[in-house]
Amino acid sequence: MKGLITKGVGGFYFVRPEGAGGGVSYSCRARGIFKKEGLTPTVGDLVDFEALDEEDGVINAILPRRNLFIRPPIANADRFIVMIAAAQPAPNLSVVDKLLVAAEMAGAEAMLCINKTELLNREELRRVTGIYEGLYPLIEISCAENAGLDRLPPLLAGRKSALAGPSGVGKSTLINRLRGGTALETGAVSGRTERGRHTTRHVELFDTAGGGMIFDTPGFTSFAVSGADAAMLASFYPEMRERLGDCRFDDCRHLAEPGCAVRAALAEGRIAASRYASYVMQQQEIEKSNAY
Ligand SMILES: Nc1nc2c(ncn2[C@@H]2O[C@H](COP(=O)(O)OP(=O)(O)OP(=O)(O)O)[C@@H](O)[C@H]2O)c(=O)[nH]1
Ligand SMILES: [Mg+2]
Ligand SMILES: [Zn+2]
Repeated sequence: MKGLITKGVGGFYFVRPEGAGGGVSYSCRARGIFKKEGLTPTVGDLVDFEALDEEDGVINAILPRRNLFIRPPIANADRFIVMIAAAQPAPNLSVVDKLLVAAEMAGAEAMLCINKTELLNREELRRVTGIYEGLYPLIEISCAENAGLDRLPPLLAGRKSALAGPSGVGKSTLINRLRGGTALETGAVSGRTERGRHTTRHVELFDTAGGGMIFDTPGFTSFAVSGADAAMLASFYPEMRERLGDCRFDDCRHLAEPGCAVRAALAEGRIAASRYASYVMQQQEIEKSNAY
């Protein structure tokens, strides 16, 4: 039978048979051969499996993937929604930019969603949204005030979307709203550190009320994009990508080379300083990981 992995915990995978309703799933183990081949079944995978009884089964094969994200671990996301909060916790732009790069690398459609907008005034909000305007679609919402949520269902319909971002920004809260009920645990942001509490521990794929499916993922504070190539990195930043032909040197890394069109645009304020800082940080991370 064909099925979809909607959750994985401790070596067991919940597989929903193709065409079955949300309530039906088999708890499956992966065949031993997967480990040998370095394959890990991942939430979002379409698999070939066989039922052993009413509840249990075995995964025989993973069908070809459209894409695979390592962090958060998800497969076959058509759309990748990077979620941040206007405040509590304050946006961590380097994490946002890494998630956007991961989406670009995977060929998923990237977009941004800013929650808790009721906590800032227009002008404060603009300081964040202005950076991404023209680069990625961006929606502003407030789950607390039920504002902007109606913009999501049409974006989600008919496909699989991932919600990723730091702990405490409201990913699970939003999914509860979209599912038209509450089932997912959400956790208050710590008052002292303004950090989330890592309430969600596992990736899970849910149906939404308007059709379409959405991945809830655990939040994190930092990570490195794996598999990125230093020479390719600029092509995953849209505002750099469009200027690549204009640098003096074909192999320009846009760091200290003369005649660099990217740094010229930065100096003119046409590339945001925070975006360029994220790029430089990622270059350094890639270099460090290559040194081992
Ligand atoms: N002020 C405000 N608080 C919100 C809003 N949306 C969610 N919250 C609160 O933010 C806290 C964190 O929400 P969660 O949904 O658990 O956050 P998460 O992103 O799933 O966090 P992890 O599972 O830890 O990654 C909860 O106390 C929510 O009630 C909002 O629009 N405004
Ligand atoms: Mg959560
Ligand atoms: Zn350059």
